[in-house]
Amino acid sequence: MMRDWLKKYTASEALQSSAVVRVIGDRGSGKTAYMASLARWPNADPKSPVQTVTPVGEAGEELVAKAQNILEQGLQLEQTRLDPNASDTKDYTLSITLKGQLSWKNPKATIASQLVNLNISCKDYAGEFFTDLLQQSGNSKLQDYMEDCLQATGIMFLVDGNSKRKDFEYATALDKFLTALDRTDINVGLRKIALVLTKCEQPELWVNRHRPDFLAEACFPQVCRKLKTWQQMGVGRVDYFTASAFGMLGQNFPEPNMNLLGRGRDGVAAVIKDPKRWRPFGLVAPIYWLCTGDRHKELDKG
Ligand SMILES: Nc1nc2c(ncn2[C@@H]2O[C@H](COP(=O)(O)OP(=O)(O)OP(=O)(O)O)[C@@H](O)[C@H]2O)c(=O)[nH]1
Ligand SMILES: [Mg+2]
Repeated sequence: MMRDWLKKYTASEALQSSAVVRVIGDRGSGKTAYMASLARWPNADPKSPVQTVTPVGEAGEELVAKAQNILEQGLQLEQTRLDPNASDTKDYTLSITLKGQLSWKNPKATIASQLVNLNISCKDYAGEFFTDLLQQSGNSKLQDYMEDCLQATGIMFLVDGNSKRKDFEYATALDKFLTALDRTDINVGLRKIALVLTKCEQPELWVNRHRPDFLAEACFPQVCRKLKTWQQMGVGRVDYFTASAFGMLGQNFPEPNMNLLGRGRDGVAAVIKDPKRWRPFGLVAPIYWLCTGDRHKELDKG
């Protein structure tokens, strides 16, 4: 089965699954915040299936520093610059270890605490890449980025859940992206696209966070149609996720852990309100799926 294609099993060690990922999406959709929050993994919930998130190498450390020096200080990240060459764009490596779980379907896995390691190398593209897709095809920088994207087995397409008025624009850019992607045979059939709705601590999204398909379809019907058509062509698979890099505050009457800076057609701009209680949700679920091809029930619970 396809989900086994990257999975290596070594006796008495953790199951290793890996993916080469590119994060795409509009300016301000929350790509850098997503990656930095994931690398930082603040206030881990003891009940979470995630044991550790370990940044590997200098680039990974840089992400953690961004989380600590910017997000955790209640500040906004800078816009990511579009490098002249896609190959110069930082490749972040993260290793995520999940606690042993009983539901793991590999028959070789012994029940006793079989750890799962998810290893990703991931490039966080500037949103400019995405807006360029909309405006100008033929551009050489764009082509260079598309070539770079072809190396990926997993694409995370991040969309601010509060920007539904841009559904048509996103669908148009996505269409160009998919057309360019399908022009080659590398990774065809194996490629996965995770559509991740970000900033889902916003109340109208949060109430439906456990129904990512429903939410995606309700907010971005045209994007979903494009993705479905692509999947039906048999070139790859699509799945839907909800996440928030900021998370909620409080248990009984949770409220978004954010101070709103602005809200518009593009979505929401905000900073973290209480960094001491900062706990993102939904960040690992798409990565698990990109690495293994399966959904993880506990991770999906957020
Ligand atoms: N409410 C809320 N705001 C968020 C979240 N993640 C990011 N933001 C805010 O959204 C804005 C953009 O976040 P970035 O992570 O810089 O967005 P980006 O996709 O990297 O943008 P570019 O680098 O310009 O392409 C900032 O105001 C962030 O603080 C989130 O989970 N919830
Ligand atoms: Mg960015």
